[in-house]
Parts: sequence; C-alpha cells; structure tokens
Amino acid sequence: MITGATSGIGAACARAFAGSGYDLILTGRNVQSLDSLSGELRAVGAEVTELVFDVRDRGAAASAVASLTGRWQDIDVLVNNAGLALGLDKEYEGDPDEWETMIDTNIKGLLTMTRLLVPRMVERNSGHVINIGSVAGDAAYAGGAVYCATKSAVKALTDGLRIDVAHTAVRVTNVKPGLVETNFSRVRFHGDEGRAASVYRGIQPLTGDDIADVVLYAANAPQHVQIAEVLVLATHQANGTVIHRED
Ligand code: NDP
Ligand code: 8X3
Repeated sequence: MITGATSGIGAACARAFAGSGYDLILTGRNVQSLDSLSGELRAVGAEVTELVFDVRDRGAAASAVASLTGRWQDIDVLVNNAGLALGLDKEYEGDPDEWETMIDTNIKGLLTMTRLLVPRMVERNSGHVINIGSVAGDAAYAGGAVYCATKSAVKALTDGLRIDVAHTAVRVTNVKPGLVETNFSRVRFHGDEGRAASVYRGIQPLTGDDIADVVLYAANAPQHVQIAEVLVLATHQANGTVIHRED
C-alpha cells in the first residue's frame, strides 16, 4: 500500500513495486490520477486496488482500510509517503492553517495509517512500514521550521515503531530524501512555477525513481535485514542547507 500514490515519489514507488512483481493498493485523493496509474500498472501485469481518501480524515482512512477483503487485507509493505510542505515563511510569520495542514498530513496522517495497518502485521508476524522522512528532519533550515519539525517527527515515529515491533518480524524503515524534483515545490509555493524551478537551479536533483529504487531495495532486502534509515542526497547536496549550484 502506497499513500499519496498520485504523484512524484509515490507514483514512482508504485511503478517500481509493480515492476518487481508486487500487487498494489494505491491510495490518494485524485481519482483520475489513481485510475490512470492503475491502468498503466495493470497493463504490466500488476493487480491494483484503489482507495480514495485524504490521510487527514481518520474516519475515511478507517473505512477505506475496512473495505479491503481477502488477501488485500494482508499488506506486506506500507509506504507512508503522502505529505507536503507549504510556504517558506519565518516561524513567527507563518500561516497557522498551513502549519495545521502539514502537521495533520505528515504526522497525523502517517500515524493514522500506521495505527490502522500495523496491528494486522504484528498479528501475522510479517510486514514492513517504510516512512518517507526527509533530510529536512535532520536539522531545521530557514523558513522550514514547521515542515522540518514534521519530518523530525517522522524520524521519532519511525524509531519508536521500530522499538515497539522489535519482538516481531515486522520491519520499519525511514527513507530520507534530499532535493527530489516532483510536484513538491509547486505545492509548497502554491503553483508558482518560477519559484518552484529555482529550488532545482544549477543542480541535478534526484528523481522520484531514484527514491523508489531505495524504497524497493529496503522492501526486498532479506527478511533478517532491516534497513533502518537511509539519507539519499543529490551528489552536489551535502545536507539540508549546503547545496553546490553551477550557475
Ligand atoms: P508530490 O507533491 O509530487 O506528491 C505528494 C503526494 O502526497 C501526492 O500524491 C499528494 O496527493 C499526496 N498527498 C498530499 N496530501 C495528502 C493528503 N492529505 N491525503 C492524501 N494524499 C496526500 O511530492 P513528493 O512526491 O516529492 O512528496 C512525497 C513525500 O516525499 C512527501 O512526504 C514529502 O514530504 C517527501 N519528500 C519530498 C522531497 C522532495 O524534495 N520532493 C524530499 C524529501 C521528502 P494530491 O495530488 O492529492 O495532493
Ligand atoms: C523535502 C526536502 O530540503 O526541500 O523534504 O525540504 S527539502
């Protein structure tokens, strides 16, 4: 199951997992994008189920999961990917509604999905939760305080879950990308294409496929190997703030 499968890293993960022989539960808010991706993946032989809900809506998420029947209830891998940044404002000038959207999606949405799916993984003594964190969770950067805080929370939630399931065969992974060119910056800057493009100016950023490779590697590692955390950066990015750009 991949949350936020309609774009960027989520869609790339869906393609990578389908290519590796997995059947998929794709979740997202945009039915058209889900339908189109499902069609593409079915054409390469994957069986696909779509669940349409907003991860911030706990009731809708619970109903969607409860609608799964038969083998679809036995989820092998949950990729908690749905997430976003909004704005790049100083902490004392930011928009509280944007804070709430980031916190509700990146932290509470991820927790909701974890709470809904992990009990059955524990019961089956099998499963893997792969959370998409970020280099932004390692240290704050200017204007990113709230987004960075949500990704620090993803780190703590991932580490906490790993402790809580250590008595089982369930594995827990935090994949922390740096700059990845997706819709992320378009969303962050409310559709301002120029500002979004400037994020990737003078550097070859990562692609969703680069991150999907790492996610799939973690999922396909032998059962006794738990990839706990991976920081994946573009070659000319050193951390959240040091980026060498060729102008
Ligand atoms: P995209 O904007 O391309 O994709 C984000 C996905 O999350 C979309 O499918 C979006 O759906 C979905 N989503 C957002 N909010 C919700 C919600 N409330 N309910 C359900 N789905 C939702 O960005 P990325 O692919 O880059 O982002 C994926 C993840 O990767 C995020 O968690 C992001 O924080 C993280 N990340 C991204 C990096 C980057 O540089 N791009 C770097 C590090 C981490 P919809 O189209 O409906 O909005
Ligand atoms: C997204 C990466 O550094 O642009 O998590 O915030 S960054």
